[in-house]
Amino acid sequence: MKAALEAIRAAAHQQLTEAKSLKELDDLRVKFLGKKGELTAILKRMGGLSAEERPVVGQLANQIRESVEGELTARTQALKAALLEEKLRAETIDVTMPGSAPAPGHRHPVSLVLDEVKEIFLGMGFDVVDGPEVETDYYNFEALNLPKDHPARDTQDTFYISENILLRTQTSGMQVRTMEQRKPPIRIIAPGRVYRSDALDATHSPVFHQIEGLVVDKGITMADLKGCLEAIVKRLYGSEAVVRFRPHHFPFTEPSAEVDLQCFGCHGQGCRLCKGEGWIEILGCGMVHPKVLQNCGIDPEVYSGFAFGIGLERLVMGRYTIDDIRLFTENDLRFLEQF
Ligand code: 2U9
Repeated sequence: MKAALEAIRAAAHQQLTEAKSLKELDDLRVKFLGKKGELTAILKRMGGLSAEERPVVGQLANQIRESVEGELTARTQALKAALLEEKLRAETIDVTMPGSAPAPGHRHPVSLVLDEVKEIFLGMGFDVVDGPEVETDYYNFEALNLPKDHPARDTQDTFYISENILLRTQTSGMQVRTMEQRKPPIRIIAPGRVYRSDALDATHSPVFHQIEGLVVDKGITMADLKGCLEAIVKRLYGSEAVVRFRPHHFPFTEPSAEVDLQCFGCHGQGCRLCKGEGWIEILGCGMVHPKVLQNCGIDPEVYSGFAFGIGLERLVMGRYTIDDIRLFTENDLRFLEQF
């Protein structure tokens, strides 16, 4: 029996040493120490031993149980440590490796120029106001001296949502709201996206941006309009820029004018850039119509003002010599990455 016990010790030692997983170790624990295990089987047979042999064999059996248990614990700990080590090694992050840098985007040229224009106006004491692109007929047309049957409405092909709700064709609603809410002096610009039911081609888009402006105070004259707009044009196009004011008509301003920039390609001689004209139209403007002031709760006997509108895409196209307005909305990276 002693020999059988020693054989168990040897076998257990051998197999525990060779075990490669926690599962194998657990199987060995059951095999050697479990209720139906080899050691238990031998202890069950101790009843057949003599009174002298029994304590000796019992002691040996206990020693072997302790020894196998000890080895099991040691092997389990060693294997767990090895497994942890392996896991840590597999998950190691080399913080000195170069990262995969996210490709930075580019600012849209329309945003770049708009920010520049805003900065110029802010520096001249203007506030920037923003408002809804879905507008009421009143704020887009009626308040601006364009009643329902006015022929000038035809020139701004409008996307109607319902009879009185539309996509704004100009940002003027914001000037109207500002006059309703604030007392003069008022100096604001209202930049934003506008919509017109135009066919898309190289120079027309059904969606584009305007920068409209409004100044209202006591004693504002056409001279203020000219001085202010000339200063702005020089800031935008350089101090050498030459402008002319050409009479025009808008329902919301009286008198009205369009401002042309002398073509920088030919200095007014006429070339391909200005289509032989020598001048390039850059904005519209005028003295706010007394009826419009009145509609907005401002007494035209006390106050006067001027307003202007700039087509932003056209300004950007001039700045970067872009010849097709469709490039702004096509999202072609080869175009956008140049800015
Ligand atoms: C109020 C009173 C007057 C805004 C104005 C223009 C002239 C103008 C065009 C420029 C190019 C539109 O984008 S475009 O096609 N705009 O010529 N806009 S005066 O006048 C206003 C606005 C609001 C209360």
